[in-house]
Amino acid sequence: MNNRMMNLSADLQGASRVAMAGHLRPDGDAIGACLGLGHYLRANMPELEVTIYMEEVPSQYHLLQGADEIRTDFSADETYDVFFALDCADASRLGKAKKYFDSAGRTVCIDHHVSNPGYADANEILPDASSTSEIVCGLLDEERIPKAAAEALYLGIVHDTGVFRYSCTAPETMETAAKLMRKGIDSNRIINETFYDKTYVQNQLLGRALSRSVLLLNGKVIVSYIRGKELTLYGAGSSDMEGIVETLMGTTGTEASVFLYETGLNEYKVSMRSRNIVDCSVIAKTLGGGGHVRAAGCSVCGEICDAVDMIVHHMEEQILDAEGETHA
Ligand SMILES: [Mn+2]
Repeated sequence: MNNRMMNLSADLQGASRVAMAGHLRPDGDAIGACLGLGHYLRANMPELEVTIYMEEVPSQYHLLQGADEIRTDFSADETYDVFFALDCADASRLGKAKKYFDSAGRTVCIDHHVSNPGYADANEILPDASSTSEIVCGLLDEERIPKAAAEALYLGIVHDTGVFRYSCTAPETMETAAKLMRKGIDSNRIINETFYDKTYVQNQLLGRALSRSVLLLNGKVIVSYIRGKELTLYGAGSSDMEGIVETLMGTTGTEASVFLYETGLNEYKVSMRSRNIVDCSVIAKTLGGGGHVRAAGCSVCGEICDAVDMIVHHMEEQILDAEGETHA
């Protein structure tokens, strides 16, 4: 895949206590990458003590073996020989697990976010990779990948590619998925139960977001939102809104979608997606967030209409620039 590939066994030389974490509000890729690497290390290096830290794992991912052993309590002051930061564009995205990163003897970062500066002692940052799970898989000895690791890594790839649909899906992604399928995993179940199945509450929120969505910029941008009081009404959390921004962009003729949900008084979490033109990561970065070219996010404060105005204005500039270039 690349010729400067990191050597995991060199990074783990002499280590006995290893920990790892994915980003805040973990998604399928963060969870899949951690569990995949965790199962691999436990199976092949039994002398290692491996701990995985993460914020609460959404229920759809509980079918993965070991999901119930992920530590969500960060109160103990442990120190580790090696700490892996997976799918985290910067160290602050580790959340409360950052203290274990800071105190570790050696740090390793494996990630595919274009904004990642390479903040660990050893870094494997491949912005063209579909997912961190795909990169992790490339670092492992294929013969020695246990089925539980294959399931986790496959799930991570499935989620970050929208089931092999987004433009980040490369031939290498499909080859990696094929290798993992040959480990005898139930790929259908992983796709259906963790990606497509929605709870009643999730479908209610999706329905609300779709019905109140508005088209802007002559239908090139679609925007919608969910209020904090609706989340309270349904007892819903951030993971219940996964997929809404992608579904919005499934609207014919759109170039980009914006979805906001209220996280506090006049505080919103923003997700953006684009098809071909808009660079979401640039917009997210100006607003203190980050992500990928086709998928990025940030948090904003103030009135929802001001936030939407500002983001859509950035998108309009990019779309006009691109149109200017094609007409020139
Ligand atoms: Mn990812």
